[in-house]
Amino acid sequence: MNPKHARGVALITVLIVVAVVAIVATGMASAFFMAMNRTGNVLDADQAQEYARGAEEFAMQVLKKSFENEKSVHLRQPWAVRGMAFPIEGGVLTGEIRDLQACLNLNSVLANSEGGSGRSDGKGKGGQQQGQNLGQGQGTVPPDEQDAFGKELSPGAKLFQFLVVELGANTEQREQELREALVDWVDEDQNPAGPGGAEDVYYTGLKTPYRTADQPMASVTELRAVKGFTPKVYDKLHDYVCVLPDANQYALNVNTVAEEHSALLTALYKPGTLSGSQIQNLLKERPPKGYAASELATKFQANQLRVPNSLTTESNYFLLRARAVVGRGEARLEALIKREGGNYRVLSRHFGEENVDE
Ligand SMILES: [Ca+2]
Repeated sequence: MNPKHARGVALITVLIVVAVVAIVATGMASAFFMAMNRTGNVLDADQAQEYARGAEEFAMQVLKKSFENEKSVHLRQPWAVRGMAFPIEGGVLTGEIRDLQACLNLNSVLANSEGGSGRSDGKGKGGQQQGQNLGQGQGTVPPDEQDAFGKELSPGAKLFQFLVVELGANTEQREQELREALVDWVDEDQNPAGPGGAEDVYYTGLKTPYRTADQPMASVTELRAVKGFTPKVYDKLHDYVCVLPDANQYALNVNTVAEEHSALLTALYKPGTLSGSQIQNLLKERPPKGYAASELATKFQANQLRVPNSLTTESNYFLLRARAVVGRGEARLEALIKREGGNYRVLSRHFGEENVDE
């Protein structure tokens, strides 16, 4: 090999070595930066999650403060402020609290008829029996208030069935069928609640088979799996319903039900017995600090209404929705908070968002 060729080979060798080193170095740098980014993202996400958890404590303090000097729970109290946002290091924490007694507890279709009034203030029995909507005659239960075995529906089941009618969600399935299917989904037995009911025998025969929960619902979205609750029916009910672990909690707070959800209160009466404006008036006339329990009778009488037993001016269940953003990390949290006198505790929490369309 002449010297000229030797120099050429050496040069090519050097170039190859340089190229290989460059490739390796680039690969190492890229892996390093990726690892750094990943660690950064994980740290951001962890921090966001911690901030979201912190929102629980904050929410409980806000609730406590809100009810310090007031017995009624209403929408002018600090807890009800919408769109709260707080700057945090590297991001922002937002959140809101909702009253879960301003919606129908789906699990209350299992409420025990004799198990109290459902009122959180313990004053449920003996509603005023004046006005034009006095309910039915003593001793006879109308067919639309009976289950398939002739037993009077529990207050929660009645409210559900009347709400379905009130919202016009009974065009595809009859209201009784929806109620029976829902009861079967949450009750622990495998005996259909009626002709519309459905237990494992029905669900395991579907193209994609599954079983009934046979326990109280943990999420409103479970309704999508229940027989008869088509997307149309689900959409109609969705904004009016929620789930609480206590089946006997069906009392609605007249002070926190949104005016656009007045159907919830109308459903406390037999369908078709109220004039359109009676409940609307009651909601519109709400004083800034809500109705006091002692003035309900007078106010309802003024609108020719009896006070339903399952109506209250207080609330004990709240839902916190919090979102924390830190750098590239984000955490969404939903926590169910129970008020017990002056104490508050988190009954359940989950990360992620249950109803992103809300
Ligand atoms: Ca069942």
